[in-house]
Amino acid sequence: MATVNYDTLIPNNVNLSTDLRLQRALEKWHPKFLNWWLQRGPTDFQTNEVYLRTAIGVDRGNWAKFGFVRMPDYRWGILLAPAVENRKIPFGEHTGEPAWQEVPGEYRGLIRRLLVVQGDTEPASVEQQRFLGHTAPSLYDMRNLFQVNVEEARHLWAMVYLLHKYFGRDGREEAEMLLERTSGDEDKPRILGAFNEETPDWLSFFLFTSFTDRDGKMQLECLAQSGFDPLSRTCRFMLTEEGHHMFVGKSGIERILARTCQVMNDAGISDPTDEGAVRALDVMDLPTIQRKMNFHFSVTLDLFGSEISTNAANAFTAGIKGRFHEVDIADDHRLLNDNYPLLQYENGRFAVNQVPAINAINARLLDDYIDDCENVVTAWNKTIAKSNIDFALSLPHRAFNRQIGSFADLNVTPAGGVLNDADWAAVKHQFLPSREDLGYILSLMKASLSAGSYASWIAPPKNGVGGKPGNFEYVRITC
Ligand code: BYC
Ligand code: FE
Ligand code: FE
Repeated sequence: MATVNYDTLIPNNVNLSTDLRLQRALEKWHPKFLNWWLQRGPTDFQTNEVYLRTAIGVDRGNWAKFGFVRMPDYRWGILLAPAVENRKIPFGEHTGEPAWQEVPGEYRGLIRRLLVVQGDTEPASVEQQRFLGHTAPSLYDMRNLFQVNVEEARHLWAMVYLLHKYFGRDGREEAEMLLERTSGDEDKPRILGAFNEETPDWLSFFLFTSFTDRDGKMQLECLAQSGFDPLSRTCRFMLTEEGHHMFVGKSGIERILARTCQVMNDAGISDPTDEGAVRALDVMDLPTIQRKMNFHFSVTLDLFGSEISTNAANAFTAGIKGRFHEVDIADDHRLLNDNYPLLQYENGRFAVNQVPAINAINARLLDDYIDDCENVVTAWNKTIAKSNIDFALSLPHRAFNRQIGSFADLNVTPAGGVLNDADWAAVKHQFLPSREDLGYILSLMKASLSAGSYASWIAPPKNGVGGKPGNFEYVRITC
């Protein structure tokens, strides 16, 4: 059923009204969710009308409509991509068997754990971004921030639906806990590292949506392959929304770069490393952007878990979490005898070793992710090159600044040099943002809230959103 029922409290295309127990459980969770949104979602602006997109169907093409909505009135719904008839489990030891419509008993714990980890990241990101509305560089950007926020909250609904429907009382308890853990909280933090970091400024936001939402895409792509069909369908629809989040990040950085380069050219500054001269012009200098990028990229690499992982091997063998674009990979999808080339550090140097592919599922996804990120950085560098400024951004080495995985104990420079502790202490500030860098970025964060105006440090977008021009009043600030 492709149409979404909006007549009910919880819009859905899962025939919620025919499952009264589930409907009641979700309706009980609903006010707790709203309370969470109001307490820990965007600060203020909750009574302003925002030009938001809302999903109205799950078919490709016309799946969304745009219109003014107050955020607490947003229709958070439960939306599954259409079922694929006779879908088979595409990988693991059950390859070729019919996809499961119910949770197989032996994989209950495994699936629940994945749903909880996925579900935990969604509200975490909203919490991380909650103050940004106050420093929005334009109404266009403010609207994009709130769009990302309401959709991440919908992704929370997506996981809560699966927990409630398939995991009974355990699932309901987990759904409550998803509203209890809080990003950055000392006692009850969010589960994964990157989701406890702060997102205090818009450079952080655009890098987060470029890199960390892109991890979201990779993980959802793997879960979309799942033999547990409701999970697959849920994730397939979430991916439809995810594209916009990454667009916001990638285009946001592009606009920052364009503005910095334009201002440098206008002022006749040709040395991009002259941070003082560039900062005097109220734009973000390129080396600071590189250091911030080093941080966000490396913290996000940790989200892939250990390169060698029995958790990931078990999830693959069980048919629960596949590889990126699993169905397009030309192998037997079981990985019983296959090897995979893995970068390791041994005997004082990096070397690529063949390891059993089944153990290297996380490493492979990391490779796919890094390839995707390379394309993004290439696009950003085109913006710099167009301005004839002699500077190129680059992704740091995958072993740089890691807390998780086989490189966690090493001191590695962005170029891949391995240093002892003393040498590292002397140079590491060159690679990661300093307190001054962060202070400078924060000093630029002044709201620019009249329609069509943009903060000093960012260029206007090429196009508006939802068929409107860039100077449209995307958030009605006065009503
Ligand atoms: N921080 O075998 P290992 C998104 C734990 S983003 C803290 O190495 P595994 C979004 C791990 O939990 C996508 N702990 O790794 C983006 C395990 O603990 P237990 C989110 C970590 O399990 C922006 C232990 O270390 N979705 O959607 O293969 C905005 C050993 O684990 C970390 C998913 O991640 C860490 N960084 O892989 C909004 C998909 N890394 O179980 C949203 C679901 C590992 O021994 N999650 N650990 O207590 C998974 O597939 C896996 O849990 C992970 C970890 C890929 C995260
Ligand atoms: Fe999400
Ligand atoms: Fe996202």
